[in-house]
Amino acid sequence: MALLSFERKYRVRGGTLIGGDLFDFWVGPFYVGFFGVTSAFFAGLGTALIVYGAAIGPTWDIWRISINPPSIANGLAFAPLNAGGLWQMVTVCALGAFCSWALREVEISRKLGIGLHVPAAFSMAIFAYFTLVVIRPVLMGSWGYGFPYGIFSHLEWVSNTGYKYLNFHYNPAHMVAVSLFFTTTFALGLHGSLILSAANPSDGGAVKTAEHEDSFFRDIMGYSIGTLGIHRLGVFLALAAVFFSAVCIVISGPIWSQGWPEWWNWWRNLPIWG
Ligand code: 07D
Ligand code: 07D
Ligand code: U10
Repeated sequence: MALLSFERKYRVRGGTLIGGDLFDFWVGPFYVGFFGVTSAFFAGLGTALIVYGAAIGPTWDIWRISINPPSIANGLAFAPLNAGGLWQMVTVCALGAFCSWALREVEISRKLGIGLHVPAAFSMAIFAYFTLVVIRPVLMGSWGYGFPYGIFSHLEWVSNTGYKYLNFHYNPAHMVAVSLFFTTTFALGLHGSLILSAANPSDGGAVKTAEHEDSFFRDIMGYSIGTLGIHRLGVFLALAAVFFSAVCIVISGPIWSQGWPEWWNWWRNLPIWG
């Protein structure tokens, strides 16, 4: 069925979580829904606050605009608008927009009668962000540990936070996360190329079947995970990468406050070395 006639068929009422029929309509290609309105509200307000923050200075240079969190000394209190309060409001808007977006995905999935895998996956990204700007700052006792909202400034934060622990590469959860990210791109490279090799033949060639795809991997390495399996693996790898990222940052400070290389002393201190 062509996509446009399919859209006519599935664009029916129902599946909403809240608000009944009230916002159950489309604007152009976009489904609106209650959470479309809250997404637009939080994203609009958050963006406006960032523009306001840029307007009160000191720069309009897109790379250097930065909405900074309050000072560490401010603790977990509300901060004055121009001393971190703006960052606190933007954080609330960001979380409001991300959660609204996830719930809008849930409503669309329910309308279509498909699983909730997409919103579940996006929730892992939201969880990583929540860990960076809420869980870790709360555990460390100050909003000042959150990262600033700016293109270069957030890179400074990553670098500074990394060096605070001497060499962040020695963080074992960071190692696991990095390896999982590498594995994710490796898996997508394998999958994308395998599908194209079978399903997109040169002019006049016949489209090959899933058996061809399975056989390729059985021939080359003795085992094929299967056509559904590779997608399960993909989701698992990607979500695990982000989960271990959240772990690697939440243990930096709240659980381990020395340099990460020192953490490895447990290995050197094993009694087996004599
Ligand atoms: C391709 C989907 C499209 C999304 C895009 C991002 C904005 C920000 C806002 C000026 C893959 C849209 C960007 C809305 C504009 C203002 C105030 C997704 C795709 C195109 N980072 N990060 C980037 C964010 C963190 C790090 C780029 C967001 C952590 C490093 C972009 C968040 C840490 C590098 C960006 C976030 C960290 C980047 C490209 C939130 C650890 C780079 C992103 C909400 C995770 C790269 C100049 C991309 C770069 C980069 C956005 C968080 C590290 C500006 C929205 C604190 C080391 N980050 N980031 O393609 O070039 O994502 O930076 O958590 O090298 Mg970052
Ligand atoms: C947080 C993004 C959430 C996004 C959301 C959506 C919009 C809408 C709209 C486009 C988690 C936002 C959407 C705004 C846009 C439109 C229309 C994703 C998030 C909700 N590191 N490191 C990581 C590597 C070093 C350090 C993670 C590699 C150095 C610190 C990942 C290297 C030092 C932190 C990773 C490397 C250091 C990290 C990031 C190599 C610096 C973190 C991925 C090869 C000197 C961060 C939870 C991630 C983390 C993190 C990879 C090097 C420090 C595993 C490959 C040694 C302080 N690093 N790193 O988390 O774990 O995505 O965050 O050298 O905080 Mg690292
Ligand atoms: C995959 C796949 C697969 C496919 C696929 C894909 C994965 C096998 C079959 C998909 C993959 C691709 C297409 C590849 C490319 C994708 C990427 C590289 C990922 C990154 C994507 C991007 C960078 C694009 C991002 C773009 C986005 C998110 C669109 C931006 C949208 C908007 C700005 C509008 C959002 C809509 C909302 C919020 C809801 C509806 C709202 C409106 C229409 C606006 C009007 C608002 C209202 C009516 C409400 C009123 C609002 C109020 C009252 C509040 C206002 C408040 C204020 C303060 C202003 O596996 O199969 O193929 O294709």
